[in-house]
Amino acid sequence: MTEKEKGDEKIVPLKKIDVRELTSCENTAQMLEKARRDGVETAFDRAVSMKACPIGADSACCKHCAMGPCRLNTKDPYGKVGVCGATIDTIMARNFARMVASGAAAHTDHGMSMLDVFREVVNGNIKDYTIKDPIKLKEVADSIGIETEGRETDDIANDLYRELERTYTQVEGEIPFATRVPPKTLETWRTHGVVPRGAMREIMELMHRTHMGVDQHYENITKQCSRTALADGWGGSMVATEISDILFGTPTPVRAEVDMGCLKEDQVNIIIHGHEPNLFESMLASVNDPTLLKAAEDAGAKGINLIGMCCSGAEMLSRHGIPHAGNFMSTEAVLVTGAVDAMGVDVQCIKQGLAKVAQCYGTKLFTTNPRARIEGAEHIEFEEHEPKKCTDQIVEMAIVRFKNRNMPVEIPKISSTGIHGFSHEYINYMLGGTFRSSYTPLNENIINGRIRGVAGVVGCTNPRVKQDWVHVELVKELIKNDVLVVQTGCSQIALAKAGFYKPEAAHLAGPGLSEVCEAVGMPPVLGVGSCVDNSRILIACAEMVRVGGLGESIADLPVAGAAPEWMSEKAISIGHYFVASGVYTVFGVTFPIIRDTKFHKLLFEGLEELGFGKWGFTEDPYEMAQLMIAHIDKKRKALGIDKARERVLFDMASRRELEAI
Ligand code: XCC
Repeated sequence: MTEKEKGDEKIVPLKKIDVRELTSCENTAQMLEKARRDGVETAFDRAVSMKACPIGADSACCKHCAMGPCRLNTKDPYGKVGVCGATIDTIMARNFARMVASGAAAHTDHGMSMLDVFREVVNGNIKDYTIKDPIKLKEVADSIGIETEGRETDDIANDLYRELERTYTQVEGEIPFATRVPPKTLETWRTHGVVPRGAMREIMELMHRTHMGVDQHYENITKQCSRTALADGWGGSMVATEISDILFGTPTPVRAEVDMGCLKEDQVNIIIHGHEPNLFESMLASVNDPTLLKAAEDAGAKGINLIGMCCSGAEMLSRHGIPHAGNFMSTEAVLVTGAVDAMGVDVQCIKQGLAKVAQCYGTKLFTTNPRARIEGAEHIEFEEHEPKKCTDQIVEMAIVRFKNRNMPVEIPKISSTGIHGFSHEYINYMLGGTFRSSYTPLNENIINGRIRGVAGVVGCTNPRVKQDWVHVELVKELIKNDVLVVQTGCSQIALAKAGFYKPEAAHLAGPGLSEVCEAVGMPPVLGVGSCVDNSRILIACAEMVRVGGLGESIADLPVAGAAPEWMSEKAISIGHYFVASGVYTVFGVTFPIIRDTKFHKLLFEGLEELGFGKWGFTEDPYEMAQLMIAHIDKKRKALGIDKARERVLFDMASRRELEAI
């Protein structure tokens, strides 16, 4: 590869880079090649030609006031301070905290939207949605102490709305879902003063404290950072998940197709990409509307093909088995097929570059949310009181585009069918059966060593690393070592494309895990939905503690988390709420602080000593797996169940010997 230096920046002739170095997704690679032939630029190209800013990457720059921006030396972090005297630890902690504040704001604002819809449904002001899962409504109400016995669904729903609103607006006290936190974990939070009051207050306070001249102790900033992140995980995100389940149904296993092969040349293809399920749910109703189906038929189409991408895609995949075309780094590539007649987007992870790619291929790109417009995209506002008005219009425009398709269409052939939709409730049922649904069998299998531990592998894809590759290699290593993997978001889609969501993938797991998978009939990798659904993993952790035998707090559990290809601030907020909840969490790609500083030491070691989890970092998937497995083994040892594992292996060996006789 030849590189031409221009000042600081390296300009790399893109066409020389093999697309297979950029992605391990075959379909995305095919589309990137087509984009090059067509002269269309994507984020992959821009990432190659735009080197990441090394000072920003290490968080050694402070632009919180106009005395700066101040740039510290990443090679000699304690060599100088900012104009105001801020040290490198203060600067890094403030930058990190603002990433958490932004990520937490995204999830909690999403949760608030869901709660708004819920209130309007309960008040009878929205007729297009109803309460689909009244059992879940009761369970959630019960879990936060609302009386449900003998009461009408609407009464419970009214109380639930009022209680959950406190997640956001409460100024003093503890957020409602604090009741779900294992007592010892909650005690740790109380000791350190990090139990969230209300998300709005925590985010506001974090923004205040990171203003110039306020909180200038990295330890104190980290405390508020934890409190804010917890307001996301056990607050806004959890509300988003629970309310979406109540309104649209709790996922149960469903067979679904993933990857660009789900596009259909002879149908009107509509993609919904973003995060809030209400837009997608309404689109589902629109594409089944007989009038619109007839219009599509009249335009010469064999039907309307509704497809998801990114997190709203992952949510609809889990809940309804709607096909999914790919994760974050495939959203431009999918437009290169020329087969997408309309893409409707709402909030989060929508690349601005989509507008240009859509324009090149004549795809209609629609923004729908008042909070998120894109220059060059048409805006059709989604109004939850009349949701179909927006989605019907998108379908109509997609039909027009289908009729006037004037470019060759190239749809990659590959797709993979797997099983998705493992909500916490279903895992409970699956393991224990109808009559004794519980996590007891999971805990037992961990104690007896068939399952070594549980890992959450989640998060984005990022053009700074080969798309999907780190996710897939990491998960392969984990399951081979008998670690059960639960997933959300774009990571789930990476593994689904690679075929890990088929029950037959059990043979890729180690002997203990594959035995459990075969007995239960589940894949070794369980997809639980979108990024806000990481809250399902928190609930699963709390349940594992409650059932017993694996310690008293989440920090005692043989579990670990990873976001190997992360890119968004939301990922940092998620990572930090897992850490604050007690989970060792390893990130890949890059970590936005300087090693061997006091703040680094606090995040990577100090928090664990205080009873929380801790952060980890490596770009290498195999090292990442080793770090996570070593942590799981450390926890097994502390629980005194490390011997049990050896015994199980011995037992299996002797059983095989017996079988051989
Ligand atoms: Fe976005 Fe949620 Fe990341 Fe994917 S995983 S790139 S945050 S869509 Ni959520």
